[in-house]
Amino acid sequence: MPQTDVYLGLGSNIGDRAGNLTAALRALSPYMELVTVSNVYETEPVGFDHQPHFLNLVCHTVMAMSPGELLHRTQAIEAQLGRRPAFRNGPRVIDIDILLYGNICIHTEKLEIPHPGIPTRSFVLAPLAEIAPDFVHPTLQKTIKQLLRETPDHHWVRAVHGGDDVPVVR
Ligand code: PH2
Ligand code: MG
Ligand code: MG
Repeated sequence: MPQTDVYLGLGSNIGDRAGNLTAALRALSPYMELVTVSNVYETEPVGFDHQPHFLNLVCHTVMAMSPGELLHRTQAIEAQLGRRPAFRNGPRVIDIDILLYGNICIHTEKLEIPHPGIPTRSFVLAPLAEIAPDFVHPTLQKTIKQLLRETPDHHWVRAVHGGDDVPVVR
């Protein structure tokens, strides 16, 4: 089974946000090799203002799962960690998004890869540019650091360094 480089975006803004990110990384780890985890970023909510700030991170993983299997797994872990169905862009205990799956492009009702939000979300681009600045976006044909420079999204994001708000799984 071929191994593929996959980038996942994680976010949480309900409950123990850092604990939720850590629990998600631990739950994912049996299914993939965690290569690099970005810093944690505290980020301004995008799409719906009146909710708590998010903690976001991005991780680089290598896995043998297909995109469909991965989606199934991430959704199962979201449910296991207590995520309940809610409205679009609303608060959530944990969100695990497939950002990039090698250079694959998928466009179905269930799954869009690369994640369509990448170029317009600083909360994704900042941590992604930290760990994969030179990765070339498969359809936009621009590097992640270039997409970060050019993004029209100016919601604030700030890297969280140290403190007990930061996941321990690295
Ligand atoms: N996720 C959303 C909508 N808005 N805003 C921030 N800052 N971080 C997120 O992870 C996020 C969001 C939908 O998944
Ligand atoms: Mg999301
Ligand atoms: Mg999601």
